[in-house]
Amino acid sequence: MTVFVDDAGWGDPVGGVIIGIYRVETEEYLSREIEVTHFQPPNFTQRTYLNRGLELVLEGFRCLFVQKDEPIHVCRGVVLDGVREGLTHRGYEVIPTKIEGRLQELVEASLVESLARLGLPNIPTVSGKERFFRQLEWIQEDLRRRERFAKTGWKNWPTKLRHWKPKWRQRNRGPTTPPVIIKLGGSVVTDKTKPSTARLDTIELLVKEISAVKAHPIILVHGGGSFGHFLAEKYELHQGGRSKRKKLGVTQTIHEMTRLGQIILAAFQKANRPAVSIHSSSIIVSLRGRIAHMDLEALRFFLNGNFIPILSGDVTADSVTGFTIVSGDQIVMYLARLLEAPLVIFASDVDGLYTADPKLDPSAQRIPLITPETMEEVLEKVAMGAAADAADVTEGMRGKITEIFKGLPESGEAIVCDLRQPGTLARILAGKEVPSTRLRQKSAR
Ligand code: IP8
Repeated sequence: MTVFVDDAGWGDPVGGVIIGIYRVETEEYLSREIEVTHFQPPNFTQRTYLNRGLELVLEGFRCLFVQKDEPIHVCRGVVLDGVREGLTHRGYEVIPTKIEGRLQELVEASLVESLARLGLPNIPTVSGKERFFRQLEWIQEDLRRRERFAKTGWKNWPTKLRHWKPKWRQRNRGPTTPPVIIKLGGSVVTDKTKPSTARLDTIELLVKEISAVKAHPIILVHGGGSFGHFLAEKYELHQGGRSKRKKLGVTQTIHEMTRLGQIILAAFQKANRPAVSIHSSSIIVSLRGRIAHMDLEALRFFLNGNFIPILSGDVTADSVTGFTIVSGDQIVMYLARLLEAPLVIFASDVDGLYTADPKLDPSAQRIPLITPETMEEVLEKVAMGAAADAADVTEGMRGKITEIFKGLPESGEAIVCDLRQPGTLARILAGKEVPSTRLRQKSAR
């Protein structure tokens, strides 16, 4: 029988190189990946991928029981130099070939799958310019965390590719003033005790306050409240799933979240302030519940055009679990990091974070400032102030604070406050003090 060996990914800036092995007569196929570390310093200049490729092919041959009398057609690519040489040396009949057709399709598909597992969705199966630049764009979205997935051993990585800017950034530079991001908590805009019940008066009041802001571009993100959380819990959407029941739960949740979004949008229309809804479920792909990709192109254009983009916590496609829930907090902080927002405001139904529930306990104290250094101390106080459900309360708070610190730019600030008090937003934007909890990466500025 005849065996073909091909590779994919050598020219792709992200991920390792896939090697596919295919037996023509039986259509058996398997693929292995030369890990990306072989294309990073110092390995890349030492060409460690040559040996690693041979190791993987020999292992693949054992799985497929490839015999020495089977001719092996190996692609001529440089990455397979070690494979051709090593197989010849071991007594296989190696025929250098240009691979086309079925194996090429299979190996490109394996590469696309492997990139999707890293969190890079919708990569074209045909290699070329579009695929190349989609990958660079993905790295640029979060260079700090994603560079480790890149072929940084390439000569032009440090000098050129690392600094590449996506076209939309050159074309559409973004507002000259960085945006302020406001999160409307679910318990402010909805009545959490009754399914799908919006607090219309509060929404109108908040929208009026926000619409009055002229000096800053604003992005609004709202929580799920009683429109999202009942359903997300009922169908356990955090965990993803495959059943039709769950999928219909996704449909229902997105429908309800869209309804809440429309109520908020209508309030902007009434306030005569241009705003647009951007559905998080249409622009985000997550990886085990964490945002892996967010398509911000439309958002940037609208923001530049002086619209207020409105997003929300939502169901998102998830490359591992099928779908999941991504909270509004995560979206807010992802945007804050990406757009280098100097200020993130969490509009809550209380004017900050407290050592106990201020609605139940009059001795509860507001925490004026939290930094990563003081976080544990604060959580201890909260645990002491909390009643029977201490673990839940502190863990909930820990989650929120950690999420904020993950995305907060070094010089940025997050404020938890009650924006329902008229003038509070204007005071914050004017740099004045308001009753609140402020979160900063460092206590001193
Ligand atoms: O209220 C959750 O967003 P959050 C959204 O910001 C859904 O946590 C659909 C439950």
